Amino acid sequence: MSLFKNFSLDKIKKGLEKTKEKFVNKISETLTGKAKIDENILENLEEILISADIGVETTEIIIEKLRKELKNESDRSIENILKILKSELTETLMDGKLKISDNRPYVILIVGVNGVGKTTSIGKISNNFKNLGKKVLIVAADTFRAAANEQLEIWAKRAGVEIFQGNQNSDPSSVVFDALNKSIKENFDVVLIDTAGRLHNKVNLMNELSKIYRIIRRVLNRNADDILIIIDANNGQNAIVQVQEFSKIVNLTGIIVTKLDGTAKGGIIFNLCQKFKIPVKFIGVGEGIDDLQEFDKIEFVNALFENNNV
Ligand SMILES: Nc1nc2c(ncn2[C@@H]2O[C@H](COP(=O)(O)OP(=O)(O)OP(=O)(O)O)[C@@H](O)[C@H]2O)c(=O)[nH]1
Ligand SMILES: [Mg+2]
Repeated sequence: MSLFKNFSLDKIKKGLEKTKEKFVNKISETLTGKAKIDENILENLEEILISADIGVETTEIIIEKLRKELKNESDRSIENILKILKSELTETLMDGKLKISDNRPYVILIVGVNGVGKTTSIGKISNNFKNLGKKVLIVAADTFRAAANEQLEIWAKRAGVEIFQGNQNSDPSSVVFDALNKSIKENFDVVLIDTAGRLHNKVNLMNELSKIYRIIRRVLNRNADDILIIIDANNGQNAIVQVQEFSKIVNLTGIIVTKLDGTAKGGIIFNLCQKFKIPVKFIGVGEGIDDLQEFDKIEFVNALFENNNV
């Protein structure tokens, strides 16, 4: 069940077209016309999965499981191998919804490297909450660039939600402190905190994030309810290092993978889930306000494999 009203399988399918081309269509080509599965075909599949950014380790796990399943199966037809492969791929994934009924205000901290889609995703999520009738506060904790504030302001207007801005160059954690106190006093349902893009190897910026994290704990007496890292699908295998490094500073509860519409590297989602066991909560499939979609692993794999029954 999706939490938000904008869920659209068509948007997801469209957003995944490039990944599908690179990955599922190639699998179909490999399997078409083959009567039975053999070791050669398994090797071809392995190559396709690796080149589709699923990662060497994750691919090996999937192929090994497939090999084992096929040993026990009397049905070694192509239809069956596709069925097993789909189910192995689905099992690799982890999905998860926001649980906004648990706490009030429900506080979501958004982190990630530069330009991955943090601000845009906040705009889209806040619009969804607004459509559910929630009272939403967006917090501009990116205090480095005036342009960052302006961009967030535009999104707040578009979504019709309130924005809290500190002074430019003020300490981001003090902005977060004031915003959280306001949200408690004024009974906001949801607080979304936008942070500046930071490279994971810049120590000062990572320390600053750590301070924001501690301030949230201090005000709420708990961690932020969701700490989501935004990953640009175009980054491919670099995404792994990003999740690794941010995990050292904050307790990530989920991943948002953006810009799937522009890349064939969507396979990275399988690798991320397999490696970190952190759920993907949303995927970005375009720049429009409704283009952030809740992630559902079954729908995702179905969308990838649609019309590919060989
Ligand atoms: N095609 C596409 N573009 C996206 C998606 N998500 C974000 N973008 C675009 O990516 C660009 C960067 O997005 P921002 O939201 O500004 O990224 P950010 O992480 O806040 O960037 P910094 O604050 O500079 O670190 C914008 O042009 C967005 O429109 C997506 O899912 N698909
Ligand atoms: Mg931003």
